[in-house]
Formats: sequence, structure tokens, C-alpha cells
Amino acid sequence: MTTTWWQRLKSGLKRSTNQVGTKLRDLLVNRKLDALTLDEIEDILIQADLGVITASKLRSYLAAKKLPPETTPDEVLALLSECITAYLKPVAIPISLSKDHLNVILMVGVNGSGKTTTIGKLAKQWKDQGYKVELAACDTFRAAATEQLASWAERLLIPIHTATQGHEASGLAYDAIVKASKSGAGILIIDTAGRLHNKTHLMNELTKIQRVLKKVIPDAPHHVLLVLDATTGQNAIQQVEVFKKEAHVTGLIITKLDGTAKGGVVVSLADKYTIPIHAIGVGESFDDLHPFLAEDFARALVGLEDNTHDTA
Ligand SMILES: Nc1nc2c(ncn2[C@@H]2O[C@H](COP(=O)(O)OP(=O)(O)O)[C@@H](O)[C@H]2O)c(=O)[nH]1
Ligand SMILES: [Mg+2]
Repeated sequence: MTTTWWQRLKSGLKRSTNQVGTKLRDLLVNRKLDALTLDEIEDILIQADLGVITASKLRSYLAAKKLPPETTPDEVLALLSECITAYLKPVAIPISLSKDHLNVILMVGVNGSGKTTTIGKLAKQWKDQGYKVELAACDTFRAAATEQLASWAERLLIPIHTATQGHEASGLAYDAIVKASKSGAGILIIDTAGRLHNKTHLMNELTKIQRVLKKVIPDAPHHVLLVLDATTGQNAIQQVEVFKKEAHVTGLIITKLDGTAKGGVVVSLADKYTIPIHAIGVGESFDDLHPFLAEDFARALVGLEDNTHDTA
């Protein structure tokens, strides 16, 4: 199982690994770790979207090591991955769920970031763990959005709360939480719209949804998960800024790491914010969402083999 994940992660991160690990390895062959080489390492890290500040910290970390000339590329990459792991570890936190009450999960993020797909993946995992999962299609702006979520519900044989197109999202959220409470559901996952071009309207809608949820369960939503598309690279930082301020984000899920060389943005997010990174998406199928594991991610990113599991 873990081996399978490591292989999936490695192949999912292939483009980012080429951008970071392969380039660094090529650079480091027969090179001293002098100021020029350190500059070039920093440049490669910036190109892979680790961000200027994080890349500069990693450069300083390596410089402070004063590595002897015989240091091998593998040793340098191992040091880098240890430093990256240290940045990732404090935020690599699984989603906490209670078995004692209804867990209300609000999904937010811009259009196309992967909210609806991620809901399908989470619902499948949680259903498999024995939770009674229900969905609420609160992206009522587009009829297609409801259909997309409904098709996940159908495949998973789980209840879904829907409304007609244009219906007020917060009204549906209220009905859904009332019904889910009555039905004895363990988890209610609420999908939302993501029209960031109308930011004020979107943020008002998200605020209103959170307000009506609290009328029924005062500490709901228990999680506000911001879904970020890794292919947008450093733009993800701007999205965190907006949603963190307005939507009280409690955790991040980063999708589409399989489709980008910009996977370094995950390190940048971990370094800049204390917001937990719960899970990452490395593909479109049910199994392509996995808890975010700091060391695995760091080692895959710099192109090292897994040193904690037995890989053939
Ligand atoms: N390759 C890849 N595609 C993904 C991933 N997550 C979502 N997608 C795709 O991204 C597109 C937009 O996803 P969707 O869930 O509709 O985004 P939403 O607008 O935020 O609800 C769809 O084509 C998904 O299949 C992922 O981890 N990897
Ligand atoms: Mg959607």
C-alpha cells in the first residue's frame, strides 16, 4: 500500500522532480559547493516555484554546512530534502474527524482548482472508513456543477442535497446541515462556487454559508478546506491570502501535482503559512488523493529514493 503510494507520488511529481532533483543533480556533478554553485542551486529552486524567500533560506542552510569538496550530489540532495522536510513537517497534518458528532466540511477555492473532484475522493475514502457521508451541492451558480457532484454521489451511493440553479447557496447549506443532523450522518461535505472575478459576492456568499451553518451547529464548519491547483504555482499564494482573510480557511489541499513542474509551491506554502496541508492530489482517479507526508514529499521532489519504506 505504502509502496504503491510512493510510486504514485514519485510518478505524480515527475515533472517537478525533473525541475528540481534532476537539474540539481546535473549541476552538482564535479562541482564544488562554492558561492556560484549555491547561487545556481537557488535559481533552480526559484524556477521550481519554491519562492524567492524559501529558496534563499535553503541556500543559506547549505552554505552554513560548509561541505567538504568530496561531498557527493546525493549527499547535497539529502541535506536539501532534510531541510525541506523540516519546513513541511509542522503543517503536514491529517484532517481530524470526530466519531461523536456530525463533521461539517466546507470546501472553498477558485473555479477549476479541483474542489468537486476532491470531494469525490474524500467522500470515497471516508465512506470506506465507515463514515456515513452526505454531500451538499452549494455551487448553485452553474447547473453543471450540481450534476458533477451528483454523479459522484451516484457512483458512491451516498445522499446528496441539491437545489435548482440560482437558488441561494446559504439556503441550501442550511437545509443540508439540518437534514444531515437528523439523518445521523457522520460527515457533510459542502461544495461551493469559486467565481473569484466577483470576489466580493463570492466572499459574502461564503460568509453567509458559514453563518447559517453555525445557527444549527455552533462550531460548524469544523473544517474550511481551501483547494489549490498546483499548476498555478506562486498564484496559489495570492489565493491563500484572499481566502484566509475572508473565509477562515483551516486547511489546504493541493491538487494536480501530477500536471505541473511547479510542485515546489507546496514548500513555499508550508514555509510562509502555518495552515495545515492535509492532502495532495496527484491524478484524477479516486485513489489519487493522499495524506500529505513531509519526508516522502521532500525526497520525491529532490529525486531521492524513499528511505522509510521497502521499495523494490
Ligand atoms: N491531473 C489532475 N487533475 C485533477 C486533479 N484534481 C482535479 N483535477 C481535474 O481538474 C478539473 C477541475 O476540477 P473540478 O473538481 O471540477 O474543480 P472545481 O471547479 O474546483 O470544482 C477536472 O477536470 C478534474 O478532473 C488532480 O489531482 N490531478
Ligand atoms: Mg466544482
